[in-house]
Amino acid sequence: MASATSSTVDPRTGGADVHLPDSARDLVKILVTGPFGVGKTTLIRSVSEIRPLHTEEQLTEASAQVDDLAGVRDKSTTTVAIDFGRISLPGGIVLYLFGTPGQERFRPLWDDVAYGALGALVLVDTRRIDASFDVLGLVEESGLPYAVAFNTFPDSPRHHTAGQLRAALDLEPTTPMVTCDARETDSSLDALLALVQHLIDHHPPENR
Ligand SMILES: Nc1nc2c(ncn2[C@@H]2O[C@H](COP(=O)(O)OP(=O)(O)OP(=O)(O)O)[C@@H](O)[C@H]2O)c(=O)[nH]1
Ligand SMILES: [Mg+2]
Repeated sequence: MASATSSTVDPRTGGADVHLPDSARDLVKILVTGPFGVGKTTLIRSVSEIRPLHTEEQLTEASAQVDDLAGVRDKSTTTVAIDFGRISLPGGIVLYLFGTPGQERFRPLWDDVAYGALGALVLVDTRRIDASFDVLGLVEESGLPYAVAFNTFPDSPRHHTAGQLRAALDLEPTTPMVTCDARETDSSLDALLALVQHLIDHHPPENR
């Protein structure tokens, strides 16, 4: 992990102060990934202490030919490059959050966005479990440690047990699974903390 530069910060000022807190010690790049429309941009927006960078563009008639809108018909914009945000955690850990685009057509960007990340938070929509398989495959292939956050939508099925979800996604027993609402700061933060705890417990820096 890189060492931090020192300055003052007023957390959650929405970008008024982009400096790192004096307590910043470990700067960590985290990937926020998942299929189209699962809530990646929303999660980064809800936790970032600086004004997040988004690259949202309107979904148009033209993209309907190539983008899979199944399950996310209401969506009007999509990420076309990256999302970026930052959150300082207690203990001097600062997470730099890089969100991937969800559309299949932006897959060539994936390796570049993921480069240098220490871990990934994979968002999963239980209404469209199958849509997560490709991204989970990419994360597995890259060797990145990860945690899975199930985003809850009003019509998400409630009957799945944790065991069923773990089996459906073929997750290791140690892979953390949390439920979250990406629109809620505390909930999104809890999902990130689950990933960080996993990195500390199972993938300490000396093993990387
Ligand atoms: N109910 C509910 N809605 C959510 C949640 N997360 C995101 N949404 C909504 O889902 C829609 C899509 O969210 P985005 O954050 O744009 O999804 P994304 O994964 O960044 O989408 P792409 O970049 O296009 O792949 C938005 O209308 C959000 O308000 C959640 O946890 N719960
Ligand atoms: Mg997005």
